[in-house]
Amino acid sequence: MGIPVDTIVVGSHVWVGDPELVWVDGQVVNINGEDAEILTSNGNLIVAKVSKIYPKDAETFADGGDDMTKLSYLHEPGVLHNLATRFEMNEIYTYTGNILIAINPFQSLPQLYDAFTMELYKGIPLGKLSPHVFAIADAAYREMMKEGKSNSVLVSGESGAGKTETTKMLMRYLAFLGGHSAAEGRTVEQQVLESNPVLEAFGNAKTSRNNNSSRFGKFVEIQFDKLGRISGAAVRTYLLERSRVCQISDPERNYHCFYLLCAAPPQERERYKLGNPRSFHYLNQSNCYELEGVSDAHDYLTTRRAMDIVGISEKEQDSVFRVVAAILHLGNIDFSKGEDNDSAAVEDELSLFHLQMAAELLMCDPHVLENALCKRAMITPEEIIERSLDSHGARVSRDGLAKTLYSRLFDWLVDKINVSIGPDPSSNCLIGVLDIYGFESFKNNSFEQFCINFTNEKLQQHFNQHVFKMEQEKYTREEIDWSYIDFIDNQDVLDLIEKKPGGIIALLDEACMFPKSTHETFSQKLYQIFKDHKRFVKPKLARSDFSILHYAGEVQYKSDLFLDKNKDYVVPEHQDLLSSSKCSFVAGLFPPLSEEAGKNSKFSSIGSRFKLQLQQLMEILNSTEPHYIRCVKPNNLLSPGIFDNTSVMQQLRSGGVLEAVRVKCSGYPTYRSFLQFLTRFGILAPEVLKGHCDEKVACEKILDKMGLTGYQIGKTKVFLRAGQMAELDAWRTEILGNSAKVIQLKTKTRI
Ligand code: AOV
Ligand code: MG
Repeated sequence: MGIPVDTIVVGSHVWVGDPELVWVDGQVVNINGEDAEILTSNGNLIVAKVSKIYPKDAETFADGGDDMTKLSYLHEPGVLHNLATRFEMNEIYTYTGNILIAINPFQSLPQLYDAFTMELYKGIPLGKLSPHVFAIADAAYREMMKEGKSNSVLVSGESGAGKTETTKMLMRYLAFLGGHSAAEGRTVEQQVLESNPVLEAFGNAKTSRNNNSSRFGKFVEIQFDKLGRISGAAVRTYLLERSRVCQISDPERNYHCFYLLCAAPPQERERYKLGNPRSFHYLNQSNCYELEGVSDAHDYLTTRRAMDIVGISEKEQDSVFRVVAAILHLGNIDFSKGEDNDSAAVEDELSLFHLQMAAELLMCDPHVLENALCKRAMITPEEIIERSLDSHGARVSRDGLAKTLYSRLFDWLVDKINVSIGPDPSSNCLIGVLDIYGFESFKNNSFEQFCINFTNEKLQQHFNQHVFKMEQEKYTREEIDWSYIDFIDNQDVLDLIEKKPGGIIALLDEACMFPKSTHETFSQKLYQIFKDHKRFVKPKLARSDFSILHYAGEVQYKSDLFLDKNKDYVVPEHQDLLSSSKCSFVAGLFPPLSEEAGKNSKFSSIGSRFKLQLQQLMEILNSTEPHYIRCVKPNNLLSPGIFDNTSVMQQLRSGGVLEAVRVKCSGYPTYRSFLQFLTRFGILAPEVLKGHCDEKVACEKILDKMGLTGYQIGKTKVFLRAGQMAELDAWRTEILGNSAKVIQLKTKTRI
């Protein structure tokens, strides 16, 4: 295998690094040893190392290409420039092979998704029309019908990049392909589509990154019968963020449903004793109440209607909203010091009113509720002692109850949707659509971010393996040798997190089971065990924080709440209170614990359960033919028309788009059919064209004449190593008389 070289000559159009624009284009005006002088398109003369500049693709100057792999030069600036050019023309979709890149337009583009467009894409092979999310859905559907195999569409990207919106478009298109006639009444596909607004009302919230951020992961399996019609569905959800229910900070909001209910018609608000959202502690920790362009009153009615369609009865809906209202009232119960110093008492009349309201809505006894919030039973071998909590302990107890109630309510909704839509046992084909929470790195990162980023690592591995496999298949088809393509793997990060025994999750479980552990002892153990791990860092000065070098960048985690958040534990007093509610709905959320579970005081680990869920998800995904959509957020202002190079570049680097490019670069990133190759490079060896040999031999002769090695000749195409296309182009430029001086330099074949 030869060393790939790029060739830059005076007169070459190139990309050069720029602190603001990331990359700027220009023309080489002089070369002096290893330095090149470049006149940039914005009028600056800069000097840069030749090894740090990239050739610019002359073929796609004007309009960009709708498939990145057709660019002559597959490198960072080329990819970025192509996306920017297309975005300017409102072309938000671009392929990289069969991976779809979708840039969030932050404006409604109705004609892009109308009925006419859906009809247009029906049955048309990928790549024949402009890139589109419908084309991906259509490909998945056709593949399923043809091969009789399940398919999946995996949507990824950072928070606010457009995953959820893209997923909804996908589902809408699948419903269009596999739909029933309107005469058939309430249809499965209608129910599947209407499950989205229901889950969003209860599982989405405004965050600093996205006004409608999903705070749970979701995998929807849409099942089809032999005729290709939708026959059933199942929704799986992953780890809802619980802390949001009782803790938010400016400019975020709590889950949408709280605000919707506060904006319900007056008689309903009256029934739940609700009023201004500003009067509730769980909402007024932040100053944000309204969302631009959203009417909570309108969305309340839409959510109710969606609940009707999904099959949630009027009575059940009333119970659901009763629990939502009860949580708001619970949050307004405050405590002060009781008669003796160590005990808590309900603070004042107002708190007492909210306590009574919460009890009434939950249909349980207010005194029992008060005790469940303020008292704990201590079981000793001899007796049961009742202990009072102090006011801080009582507030923690109250928040714990609110979080448990809310997460049980969310799980109930998911179960209900599943029962109501119903799986089709006779179906053997499905299309799964995955919409998870994107990679997160905030100032403060806790257990939630740890789990979210772990999910993203898992998906990234799946993506790498898939892209790698696709490359292999292409080479196998052309019968060429692919044995030296490197494979980029993040198995080491996954081992660090999930290996059993000895991974972070296992060590966390161990710490949770050992009564004397604290987050400090847990962190010390991590420092000690992973001191030489390449992906683990103990930040300087940190006493208990730790960092993981994720594929998408380093994230520093605060370990102080890890132990608490990993314990899936319902306080027995809370369990008893709610399982004895007179409301069968509420009692149903807290089924009595089995004898076995009651006795078995071993804790149940959220981290381990989550790991198992992800493992099962991966098993399902591995049994399907995957399709990938990578969503990109063009700017952090959430505004249309702005393409922020730095932010997009960061996402392409971390989101795996460049990983895909890299996998391709480690193989044969550029290829041309024999004819295309001869048309472009025949000029390098006119004598070959004059002789009468076949196309394949002619290509080989040209490549040999130019002294290239390591390339491959397939059955119909020439496959070049990274940089070889550039080299050939440079020779061509020279022959065309542009320049005399050719400089060959060892360069990066990798980005
Ligand atoms: P996310 O799912 O990727 O974030 P969303 O799908 O919620 O992001 O998109 C955020 C917002 O961008 C939406 O509410 C729309 O306003 C806008 N948007 C996204 N895609 C489109 C589109 N194709 N056309 C028009 N507007 C769009 V998170 O759930 O936070 O990771 O956890
Ligand atoms: Mg989302």
